[in-house]
Amino acid sequence: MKPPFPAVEIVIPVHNEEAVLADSVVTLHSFLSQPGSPPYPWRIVIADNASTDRTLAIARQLGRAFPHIDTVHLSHKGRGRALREAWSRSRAEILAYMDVDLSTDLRALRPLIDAIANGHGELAIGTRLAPGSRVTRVAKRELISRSYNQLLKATLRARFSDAQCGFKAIRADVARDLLPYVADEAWFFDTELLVLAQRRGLRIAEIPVAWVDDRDSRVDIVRTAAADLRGVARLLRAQRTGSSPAGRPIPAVRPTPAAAPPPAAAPSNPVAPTAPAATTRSRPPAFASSNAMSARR
Ligand SMILES: Nc1nc2c(ncn2[C@@H]2O[C@H](COP(=O)(O)OP(=O)(O)O)[C@@H](O)[C@H]2O)c(=O)[nH]1
Ligand SMILES: [Mg+2]
Repeated sequence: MKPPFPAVEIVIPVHNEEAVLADSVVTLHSFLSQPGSPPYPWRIVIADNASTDRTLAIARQLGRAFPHIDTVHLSHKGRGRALREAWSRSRAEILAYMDVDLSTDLRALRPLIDAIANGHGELAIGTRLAPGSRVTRVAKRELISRSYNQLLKATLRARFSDAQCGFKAIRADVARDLLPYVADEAWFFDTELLVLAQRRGLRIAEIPVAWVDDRDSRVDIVRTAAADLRGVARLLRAQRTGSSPAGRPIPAVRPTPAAAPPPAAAPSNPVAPTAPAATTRSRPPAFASSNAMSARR
């Protein structure tokens, strides 16, 4: 039987990933099951769309084999679409996602979740572009990543360092507020979500990660870069007209309650979490404390 309502749901978006899906999900499952892993009830959700290989069948097999694993399936492609759907269905309090290739060292997961559970940010992102990050990737991808994030800073005044790292978490109530205003369904989804969060005065905690690039990629670099540029232009237009990126008026930011204590650093993490970018807070966490969550495991 599936356990009800986890505190943390980790979505793994997948498209044609039959080669690595089982190994990666079992690795993540073992990591979360071991003593000293994040002390929250958790669930893994494999979000497949439009795979034409055995990805969906493998995902369903994993779901039958492990009570903490579920599958979401959509017929249309798009990583943003998969995240939107999985997050919208979820009843967890914290929603996270990570790429199936496990490029990010899993030891950053605890600080990522803690940042939100301890009220240090409404969103938390893994970053490969901050002091303390350790990154192994080819020069071309490093250059594209740095240039793109510089562009976001110069044009949209982004204050976050890495829009595209496939390792993020968000408070579920905040996700419910923001998702209707995010238009993109593919790779620009992350950037749009972060820009919108920043415009709403929400805080984005940055967690430096150890990242080892996986050369097997679903990204068509030229096409994705062009879509990203169109996305940036769309957000700039929206800023000028004062509407949300998706063209709707943005509701006012809620008042700032008292600050919560900083998150405890996970001792086993090779890269310590940075102090998150201090902006304004929208509203208090939906849950009382991480202990309350751990008691439900
Ligand atoms: N659900 C879903 N996931 C996708 C889609 N496209 C890519 N992904 C997943 O997004 C994650 C990152 O993709 P990847 O190819 O590793 O990107 P890269 O690391 O930037 O080269 C992987 O888990 C992919 O399977 C899609 O259309 N739908
Ligand atoms: Mg990858």
